[in-house]
Amino acid sequence: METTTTISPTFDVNIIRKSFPVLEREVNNQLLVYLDNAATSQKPQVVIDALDYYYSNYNANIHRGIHTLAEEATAAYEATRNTVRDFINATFSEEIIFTRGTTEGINLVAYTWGRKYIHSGDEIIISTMEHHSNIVPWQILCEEKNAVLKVIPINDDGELLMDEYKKLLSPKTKLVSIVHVSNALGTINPVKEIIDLAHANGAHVLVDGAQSSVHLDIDVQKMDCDFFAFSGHKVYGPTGAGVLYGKKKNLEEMPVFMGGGEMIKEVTFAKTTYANLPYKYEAGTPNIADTIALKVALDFVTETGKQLIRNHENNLLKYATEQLKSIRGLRIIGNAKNKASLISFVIKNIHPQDVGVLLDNQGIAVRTGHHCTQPLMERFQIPGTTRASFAMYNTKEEVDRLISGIQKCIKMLS
Ligand code: 7TS
Repeated sequence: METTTTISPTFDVNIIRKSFPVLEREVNNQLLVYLDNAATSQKPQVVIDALDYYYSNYNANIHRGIHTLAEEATAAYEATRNTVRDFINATFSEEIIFTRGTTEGINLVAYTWGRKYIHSGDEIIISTMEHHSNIVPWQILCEEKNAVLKVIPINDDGELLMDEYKKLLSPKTKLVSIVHVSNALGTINPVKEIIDLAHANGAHVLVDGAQSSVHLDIDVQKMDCDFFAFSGHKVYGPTGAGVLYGKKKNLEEMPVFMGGGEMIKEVTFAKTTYANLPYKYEAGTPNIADTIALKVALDFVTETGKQLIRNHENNLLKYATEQLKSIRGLRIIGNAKNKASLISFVIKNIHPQDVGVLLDNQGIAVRTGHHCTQPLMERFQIPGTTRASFAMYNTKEEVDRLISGIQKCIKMLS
């Protein structure tokens, strides 16, 4: 397949930007400044081309047809599985289950592993900074099983209180489900330490990698997590194509999730036997096109260089943090020592919603609100924040536009 992008051997943000067509867009008569990457990242031309190429050349249902198109589509779909395996350093391709995204991955574990292994009186530990998608599935499970949800508290900088976590662990703890990088604070949690402590206590661990998979090197073997969920659309891939990693042993022992075509070995009215991994968890026609394009997105990130991207994003984070701190009345929410490239902030006497609207008027896209972390907002006693989140294609000049945009908001609103 032809590709149209140039990938720089060293990091040149201007070359990178040329790969993302949407960045040429104007919003409200100004060049778009896209700083809502934690919600979803923009897509490089190669990803858009992969979708177009699939539908134009080899659209077919997979795993069933023996005709050429079906074989090509199946090969491309399975190639993504191998790329994901390498991207997160899983041991086996069968440990990679395709989902719609992080939310579906977490729910899959709650509805299968959770239903089998969580019993009355058992405890599940999460943290104060979880996204709703790593809270609600466990609440549903706890209600059904009469189990108990425990929450690790945080300090004012937005860091987990590890001593409190240690105190929460007990023989009753069956699962720890923890966010790797907070979408509202940017905090990078010490997942390895969390996992080792949980394992020493006999508990399983799920890591919510929705925000970490794009910024950090992911090595599920080193981490030793039992499950890791992420969304392709936050790693420059299409929406609706996500991943659940599970250790083979766990996935083999878990009951099935959805029933239907593809996930069976044999069906009779008396009894059905189920397919081997990973198909056991992939009922029905999957999201073929987007999953195929996810490989292109992950290759794009790997070829650009995760370390180079991270250096660039860290420079932006440092620069933006310094600039924002110099604005009077602005308070950054989330000052962890170990942070990924996103900044949440509040401005005295100004509602985040108003900041968002006024920035949009200037062509600057940020996220405002509770970021699906309402309990975290309650912890800080704020209704929400304004959040700027950076990707590989953002620039220092864009940070400057954000800063002057905020200054304009303050002038207009106070
Ligand atoms: N977990 C975290 C930490 C997230 O940031 C998100 C999405 C999810 C789970 C759910 O991912 P999904 O792809 O299944 O929806 N976070 C955001 C956000 O910060 N703004 O919009 C979506």
